[in-house]
Formats: sequence, structure tokens, C-alpha cells
Amino acid sequence: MVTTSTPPGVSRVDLARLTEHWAEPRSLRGWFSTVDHKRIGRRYLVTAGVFFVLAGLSALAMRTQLARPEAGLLSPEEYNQLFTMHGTAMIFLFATPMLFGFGNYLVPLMIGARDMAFPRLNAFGYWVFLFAGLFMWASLPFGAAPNSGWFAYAPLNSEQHNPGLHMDVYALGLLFLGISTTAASINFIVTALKLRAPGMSLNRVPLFVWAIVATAFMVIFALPALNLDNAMLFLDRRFDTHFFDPSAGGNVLLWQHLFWIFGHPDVYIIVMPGLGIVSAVLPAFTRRGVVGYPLIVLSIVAIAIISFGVWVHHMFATGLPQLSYSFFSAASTIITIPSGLQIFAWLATMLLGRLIIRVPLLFVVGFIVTFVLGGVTGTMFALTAFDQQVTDTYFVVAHFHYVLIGGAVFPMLAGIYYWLPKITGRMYHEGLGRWAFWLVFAGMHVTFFPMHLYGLFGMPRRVYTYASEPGWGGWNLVSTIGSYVLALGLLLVLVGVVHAVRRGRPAPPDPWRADTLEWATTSPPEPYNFPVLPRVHSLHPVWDERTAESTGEGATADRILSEGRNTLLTSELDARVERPVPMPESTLKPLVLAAALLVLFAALLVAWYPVAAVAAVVVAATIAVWLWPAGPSRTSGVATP
Ligand code: HEM
Ligand SMILES: [Cu+2]
Repeated sequence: MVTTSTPPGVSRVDLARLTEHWAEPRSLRGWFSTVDHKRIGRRYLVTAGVFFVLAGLSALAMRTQLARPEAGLLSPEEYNQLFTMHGTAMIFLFATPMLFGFGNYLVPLMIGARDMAFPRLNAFGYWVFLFAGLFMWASLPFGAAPNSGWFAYAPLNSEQHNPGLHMDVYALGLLFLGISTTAASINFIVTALKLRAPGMSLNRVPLFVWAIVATAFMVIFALPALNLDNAMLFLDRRFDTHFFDPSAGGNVLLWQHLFWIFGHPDVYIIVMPGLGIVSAVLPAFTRRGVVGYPLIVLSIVAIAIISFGVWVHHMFATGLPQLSYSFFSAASTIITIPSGLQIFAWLATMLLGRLIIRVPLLFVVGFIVTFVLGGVTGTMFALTAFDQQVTDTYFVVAHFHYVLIGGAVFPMLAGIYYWLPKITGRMYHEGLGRWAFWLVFAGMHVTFFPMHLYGLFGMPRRVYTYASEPGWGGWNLVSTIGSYVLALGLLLVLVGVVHAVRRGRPAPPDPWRADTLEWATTSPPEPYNFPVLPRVHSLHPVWDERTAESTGEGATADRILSEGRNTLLTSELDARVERPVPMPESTLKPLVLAAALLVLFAALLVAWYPVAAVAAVVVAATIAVWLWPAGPSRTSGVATP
């Protein structure tokens, strides 16, 4: 435990009360019933990390198979399942949940609140994520994993062309997981709008929080299209509907349209929090605020909107009307403007600031280099003629790994090193971190740069092997060697984290002299986050002496809130104090509800419909118990969920 010296203005009695109200049972039951956003955030990070390792091992297996022409390590069926699980897991079970894990841990701390708006819903979201992830991965050892690629085009996904459970796992798994992503998104939006510290008006909201909120809005608008697609797929496969079956009046392109109406914004759903991490890390290592705050906020909003207008660029090879190509080609080019604007703002920040070269900054530089290269090939695809040429070759695989690894993995690694002291209370080892950076950076480019080349030479994606005549073997071998270097680098990241937790120096509250509120409290923070809810006077509260003083001195009863488990509700635009609200105690209900849902989805999968019906009743009953008015106690959040 960290021993807090009483901050000025807070009496020992206040602190003792806060500790008592926010304490969580230190038992097994306590572990399963916690609603603390910091513990839930940590669990998201660890679980998504484990799914990343599984997806990464799948990639290593593929790269080993592809190292030489006509290799026999994997059968075509195994390869199909591996690349599908790799892509699906990287996108749905790693990138989004990992970045939401950072959001869960950090958003309440950054806005000076004591938890998320709906802590129990938050716990529920985590359990659903865990169960949906296990649901999907569990199919792999049975040889029943999804096998038609992460975008699972019709009619490859149909019962007729793809018998067995493979695509049922896909449809049900993603529907199940969608519950978690939706719950988390609603929670982020309400939290950021209603729980900001007094004085944190909209123009003082940290860029990372803006990025998370924009992401949450994109999820709310994009995910229904994917859910609809998967619901129709399941009906087609099990109950003889014909949504995607042209022979009975259905339409195969319907799948693609709905998929990409979700899928393109999803690229930004993945990258946006990464951009937010970069904006959070830079001020600490340049000793100045990010240049052009209002422009960056506008560009975040612009990206969130424009990303919904470009989905057809994934369908340039489908024979849609020419005019639609022109429109979507133009829209796809325009979206580079707000993205580029942020890059220039960061470069200007680095030029104008004083650079302090530490591991998080190295990963930010790695991000800029990699992401910009991915952006360049992206604008090449926006030209339909070029797209027709390279579509479904390894050039595409090279492009999106530059975007996704550049835009999500590098920022995430920057974030891990940056916030590790806050989360664990320990400093990481700088030398180990630098080795990890150089191995990851070199490994990434050695793996994926050659893919541009053999893609242009015509090697198709999603093939389990290739003949030796076209001469693709040499560059493929280079890619495979690169992927092992990359894996070694990622292993060193893990070693660094373990080393820090075991051996690291204890971290002070603000080791980087950073600017946002999470650094204004102890490392790691107490369960109640802040003894006194801060009062904010600028965009960089921790650099601002007036804020710094007001976290302690001038503490008023309405900002200590030591009578019960409370946080402060403020107005949406200018964060004026409205009233304290009670926050819920820990509870097992979220876990029970998520487990009942798991039984429901598993029963649907194996077609035990009576069991599914019973599970559905249990789900409904659990929800009813959860929502039953508990009388005027302190067990409600901001609202009831
Ligand atoms: C860690 C190192 C990684 C390696 C070595 C790697 C390797 C590969 C390879 C070889 C393929 C092509 C499979 C094929 O078309 O035959 C692939 C596909 C893919 N990868 Fe990765 N990858 C890595 C990381 C990532 C990350 C971090 C993401 C996303 C966040 C990602 C997302 C995807 C997706 C979406 C596909 C397409 C799957 C499909 O065609 O359905 N990968 N990867
Ligand atoms: Cu796109």
C-alpha cells in the first residue's frame, strides 16, 4: 500500500472515511465482484495482451509456413483458420479492447473523477469481452475456427459453401463481443460528459479523452451494421433465410456494404485512441502542450464523420457503377487532410519543444514513420486504377500492417512505457526498453516492407503456399526472419514489464513532469483516485499552479465528499458543479449476467435450442434483479445501469 501523507486541507478523519468507503473486499469474491475502473482497465490490458500473443503466434506459424515455396508445415484448412483467427483476433480481441483498456484506466483519472459513470456496466463489459474472446479462441483446437478471412465475404460464409461450425463461431462470437464494445462506449461518453472535474470546460479536456469519446461515438454508429450482417448470416445459415443468396433473391454485395460501413470506421476506431495516446505522451517529453489544440479537436471530429463516407474504397473491384468510384475515391483522399494535420501538429510540437529522449518518445517517433508510410500506400489505393491492380495481393497486407501496427501497436507500446509507473507504481528499465524498441522497429519494417514488393510482383494474399517459379521465395524468407525479430522485441517488452513490477524503482506521483490529472495523484492511485477532487484552471492542470494548489488547499467538503461513496456530477459544457452522486459497491451481478450470456451463445452455437431458451430466461431474470429499485441506498451509479 502507498502511504499518503495527508494532503493539505484534508483531515485524517476524511482520509480514513474515504479509504473505508472505497475499500474492496480482499477475497476471491472481491476479485470477481470489483467495479473499480482501474482494476477493470488493468484486466482489459492483460486479457487483450494475452489475445495479442495468441494472434501473434498464429502469425508466426503462417510466416514459418511461407518462408519457403511449397512448404508443408500447415495444411490449407489449418492455414485458413489461422489467418482468419489472426486477423479477427487482432482487430476485435486485441486492438480495440487494448485501447479501451487504456481508456478505462485513464479517462476517470484524467478528468478528475472517482470512477466511470456506470461502474457495474463497466465490469459487465469486461466479463463479456473475456468470455467472447474465449468463445472464439476455443474453436481453434477443435479445428472449428472461422476460416473465410476476417471480413468473411458472402457467399464463402454460407452454409452451402462452408459447412461446419466455423462461420457460426464467427457470427455468434462477434455478436456476443459487440455487447461489450457497445456498453463500454456508452460508458465513456457519459463519463466524459458528466463527471469532469469542476472547471474542466470542453476546451480543457485532454486530447486523449477527446479521442476516446470520438471513438466511442464511432462505435455506436458503426457497430450496428456489423451486428446486422452477423445476425442475417446466422439466420441464413441456420434458419434458411436468403439474405445473401442470389439464387433466392438475396444479394452477396449486401454483406460487403454492411461489413465495410462498419469496417472502414473501424480502422479509425482502432487508430484514433492511438493518436490520443501520442497527444498525451508528447507534452511530457517536449515540455510543452501539443501545438494547435483546437485544430486537433476539430480534426478528430472530422475524421470521425468522414470515415463513414468512404467504405466503398474496399469494394473497387466489385463492379459497382463508375460514378460511385469517383465519389468514394475523392472522399478517401480527403480524409488524409485531418489525419495529416495531426501529424504536422505533432512535428511542430517536437520542433518547438525541448526533446527528452526516453522510450515512450522513441515509440512515438516509430509511430510517425510507420503510420505515414501506411498512409502513403493508403492514398495510392484511393486511386481506383491502382487498386484494381494490387487488390488481394500482399501489397494490401503490407499497407494495412503499416497502418495498424504503426497506428495502434506503436502508440500502445508508447503508452505502456509511459503509464507503467502510474499503473504499477514502479519505473521501467530504460536500457531494456530501448532494446525492445529497436528490435520491434527493425522487425516490423523487415517483415512488412518486402510485402510491398512481392505484392507488386503478384503474390496473392491468403494462400497457404506458392510455387518457386515466380521467385517470391527470397523476399518471403526476409519477411519471415523479420517476424521473428519483431517477436523477440515484443518479448523484451514483456520482460521489461515483469522486470519493472518485480525490481523497478518505486515511482513518484509524476515521474515525467507531465501535464494531465492522472499525474496529480499517487502511483498507483488509491481506490478513490483523488483525496480531493481537483479544480481545473487550464488545459495543463498539473503544470498550472492554481490547479496544483487547489488539489489540496482550499479543499471544500463538496470536493472531498467523504460521506459515502461519491463522485461529483458537473455540467456537460463548462463543468460547473451540479451535485454529488453515489457510486455503486462491488457486486457479482455483472459476472453472473455475462456468464448467462455465455451459456446462451454456446447453446446457440451447438444448436441446443431448449438450453438456449433457459439461458435466455436466466439472462432476462438477472437483468430484472440488477435493475430492481434497491430503495434509497448508496448502490446506484449516475443512473441505474
Ligand atoms: C505482430 C506481428 C504480425 C505479423 C508477423 C503478422 C502477419 C500476418 C500475415 C503473414 C498475414 C497474411 C495472411 C495471409 O493473407 O495469408 C496477416 C494478415 C492479417 N493481419 Fe497480421 N501480422 C502481425 C500483426 C498484426 C496486427 C497487430 C494486426 C491488427 C491490429 C494484424 C491484422 C491482420 C489482419 C486484419 C490480417 C488479414 C487477415 C485476413 O486476410 O482475413 N496483424 N498478418
Ligand atoms: Cu477503408
